[in-house]
Amino acid sequence: MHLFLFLCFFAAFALAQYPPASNNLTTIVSPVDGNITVSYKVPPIGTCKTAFDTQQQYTGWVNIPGNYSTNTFFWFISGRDPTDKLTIWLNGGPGSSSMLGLFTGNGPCEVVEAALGKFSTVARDFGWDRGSNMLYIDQPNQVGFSYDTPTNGSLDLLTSNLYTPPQVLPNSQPADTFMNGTFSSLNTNNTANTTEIAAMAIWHMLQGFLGAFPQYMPNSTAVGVHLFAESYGGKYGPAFATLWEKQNRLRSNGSIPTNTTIEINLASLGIVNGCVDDLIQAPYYPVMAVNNTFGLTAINPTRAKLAAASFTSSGGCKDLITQCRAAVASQDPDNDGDVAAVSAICSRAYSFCSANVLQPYFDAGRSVYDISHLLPDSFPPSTYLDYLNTADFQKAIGSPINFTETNLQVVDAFTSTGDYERQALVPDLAALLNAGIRVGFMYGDLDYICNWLGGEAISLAVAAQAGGSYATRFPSAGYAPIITNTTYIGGVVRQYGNLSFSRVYNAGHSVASYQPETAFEIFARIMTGTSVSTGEIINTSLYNTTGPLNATYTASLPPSPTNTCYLRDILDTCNQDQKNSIVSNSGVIINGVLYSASSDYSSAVSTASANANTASTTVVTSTQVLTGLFTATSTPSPTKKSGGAHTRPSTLALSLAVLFISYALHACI
Ligand SMILES: *[C@@H]1O[C@H](CO)[C@@H](O)[C@H](O)[C@H]1NC(C)=O
Ligand SMILES: *[C@@H]1O[C@H](CO)[C@@H](O)[C@H](O)[C@H]1NC(C)=O
Ligand SMILES: *[C@@H]1O[C@H](CO)[C@@H](O)[C@H](O)[C@H]1NC(C)=O
Ligand SMILES: *[C@@H]1O[C@H](CO)[C@@H](O)[C@H](O)[C@H]1NC(C)=O
Ligand SMILES: *[C@@H]1O[C@H](CO)[C@@H](O)[C@H](O)[C@H]1NC(C)=O
Ligand SMILES: *[C@@H]1O[C@H](CO)[C@@H](O)[C@H](O)[C@H]1NC(C)=O
Ligand SMILES: *[C@@H]1O[C@H](CO)[C@@H](O)[C@H](O)[C@H]1NC(C)=O
Ligand SMILES: *[C@@H]1O[C@H](CO)[C@@H](O)[C@H](O)[C@H]1NC(C)=O
Ligand SMILES: *[C@@H]1O[C@H](CO)[C@@H](O)[C@H](O)[C@H]1NC(C)=O
Ligand SMILES: *[C@@H]1O[C@H](CO)[C@@H](O)[C@H](O)[C@H]1NC(C)=O
Ligand SMILES: *[C@@H]1O[C@H](CO)[C@@H](O)[C@H](O)[C@H]1NC(C)=O
Ligand SMILES: CC(=O)N[C@H]1CO[C@H](CO)[C@@H](O)[C@@H]1O
Repeated sequence: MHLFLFLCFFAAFALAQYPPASNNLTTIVSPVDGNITVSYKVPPIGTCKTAFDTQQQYTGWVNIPGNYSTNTFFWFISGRDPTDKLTIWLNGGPGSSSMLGLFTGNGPCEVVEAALGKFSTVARDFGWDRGSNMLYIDQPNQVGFSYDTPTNGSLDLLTSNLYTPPQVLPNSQPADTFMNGTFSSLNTNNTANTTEIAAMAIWHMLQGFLGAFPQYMPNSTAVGVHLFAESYGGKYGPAFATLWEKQNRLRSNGSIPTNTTIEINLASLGIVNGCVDDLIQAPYYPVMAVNNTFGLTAINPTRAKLAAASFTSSGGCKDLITQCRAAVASQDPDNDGDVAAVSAICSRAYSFCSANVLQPYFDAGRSVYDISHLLPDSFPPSTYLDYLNTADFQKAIGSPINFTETNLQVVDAFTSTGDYERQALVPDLAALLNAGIRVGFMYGDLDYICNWLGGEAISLAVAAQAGGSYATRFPSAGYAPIITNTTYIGGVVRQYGNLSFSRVYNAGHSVASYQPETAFEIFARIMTGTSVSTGEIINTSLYNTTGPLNATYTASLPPSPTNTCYLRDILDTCNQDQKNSIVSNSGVIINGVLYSASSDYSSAVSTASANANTASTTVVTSTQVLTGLFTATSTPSPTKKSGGAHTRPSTLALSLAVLFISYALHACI
């Protein structure tokens, strides 16, 4: 019976290899800029199941002409309660799609297996739509569902390589590991190659989106736009926000017309496990590897000391970054990425720092996104990769292209300019703070790649750079508990004025995937300008947290989950035996997951749902209250630390592959 269904599934699959050509989008010319068009549709209810069916959704593309065509994908989902708040979410990479956050992190829904060969979505209890309208953007061009020119090609799942034009199945390769589809052009020239260029593209994109959907433009500073970004978003966030502020200034002094542009009024900037500046954060890689709060000595301490020395040694990481920034300042101050000598110096700094300071940790055989997870790490689950590549889903959102989580052309483009090391973004963050914008940092304490020790150092550097009362009152504000709910303390926070730094307990890189409730409350409190510790209304010019000056809480290392091997993410999620099994066709693949026998499938599904009911599941149950923010009136007893589990069989769809493919780049998603 199973086998029969299985064959039917594959027969249908072989016929329709490419997304539908006609996609029923409505196209309008932007009311503010006649050169921009917006093509969109309302996806059918359930495409991304929300807590309430009344929540408005739009999927679409903002199309901008230029040397190459830019079609930036967005997914808008309105809040559960009517609200003026608009939050933009960006995943990192560079080259990673924000569908990762939407479907496996803070988004309104997650993907589940519905039946053999069938996926569906369920609403997530602590999706950030609980507190805000949400706008997920795939950027820069060619990432995720964003594209330049739809181009047919083939994807080799054993290597993650894409080929255009489509290829015949290579000899001896199993048919289910090599499939045709439609992608972007894969031309590295047709995308941004620096954060600065990406920032301008997204400013234009938002002009298009907000022009087309003025009802979602918050129109008072008190409400405003909120930008939250993860990982490489530690660069995107500050740079994008700074550019938006600059465009506002140019509008008000008459340098750019006000009748053909829209002011983007940023109220808060949130950075989730962000890599902001290696000059400040890189020294914490060796520290995190051996002196973390989980008592884990991940690598030989002598090796860690050498890694630390390669940061400070003459001609080492620090010197190379400093040279890169001097070259940028004198020869490519706008970060156009077009001065070859500057790009060469910055690329060199990046590859040196990565190889000598970051990568010694690779010896540990542990995930860079969670020091407690042994490799291969398959958390969060990759199930969404299958769902997003079904013809029904493509039709539902109107996509002319297939989905890929990581775009390697963008990785190459950013690597070629050394974008990673180019900018000291702390001054930008300090300027945003001094302009009255809230800046909130949220770091899971199990992450290695943009770890909380480095994040804390960034927060202190921002306060020092901002000067005034920030320079003295932020560092002297003590760490207060983050009261997630009546029974759980989710971490600790230092907060003064509009600046906060939160350490989230027992969370890896994608904080919301691990600790959805705590991540949501921190997000909501940053966004609304309340106490991150309690959710209470505060006078930000007077308020500071009180408590110990150091976030010293220690815990034992959580056990590593066993991996799930996903066909669509072999490089990240499968061990060697599993890879061999796929190559030799000796296992069975069901709903994109490798099993040794088809009889393992139903038991795997029932185990997963049993776990989902006991662990920190994110799926809405009928008894949950689906709206509202929590405000603490007392502090739960610290012994009741219950919310730590993330025991679902697990997975990570992230761009670890990227780490090995491109000059051992330290990719952050
Ligand atoms: C692309 O999408 C089609 C459905 O329209 C699917 O059949 C095909 O397998 C997908 N290709 C890839 C490479 O994901
Ligand atoms: C477009 O809309 C028509 C009419 O509603 C429908 O029959 C068709 O299936 C749609 N096509 C796609 C690709 O969504
Ligand atoms: C469209 O772009 C062209 C060329 O860049 C420019 O001359 C023209 O003013 C633009 N039109 C509008 C309506 O912005
Ligand atoms: C992919 O397309 C190529 C070229 O059209 C074709 O030869 C090949 O059979 C297709 N592969 C699959 C799996 O359909
Ligand atoms: C990208 O641009 C460079 C410089 O203009 C050019 O040499 C190269 O051929 C272009 N690459 C592609 C794939 O078009
Ligand atoms: C601006 O805010 C006012 C008062 O909150 C509201 O009535 C109006 O609809 C808003 N306008 C837009 C364009 O959002
Ligand atoms: C914008 O304002 C300028 C100067 O006031 C005027 O010349 C132009 O026609 C206006 N454009 C639009 C689209 O209203
Ligand atoms: C770890 O801590 C020990 C003891 O304080 C110290 O000697 C060592 O240098 C630290 N290692 C790193 C890499 O920071
Ligand atoms: C980056 O892109 C610019 C065009 O925006 C191009 O001139 C430059 O050559 C690119 N840099 C590299 C290193 O490829
Ligand atoms: C404790 O915090 C202070 C001030 O924030 C900092 O200077 C010091 O290095 C921290 N100590 C440790 C052991 O982390
Ligand atoms: C409090 O939060 C934790 C962690 O999210 C969760 O496990 C627990 O069920 C919550 N308790 C209540 C009473 O909501
Ligand atoms: C450094 C600083 O300003 N600390 C203040 C924080 O807030 C408490 C009141 O909650 C004051 O007593 C501290 O002086």
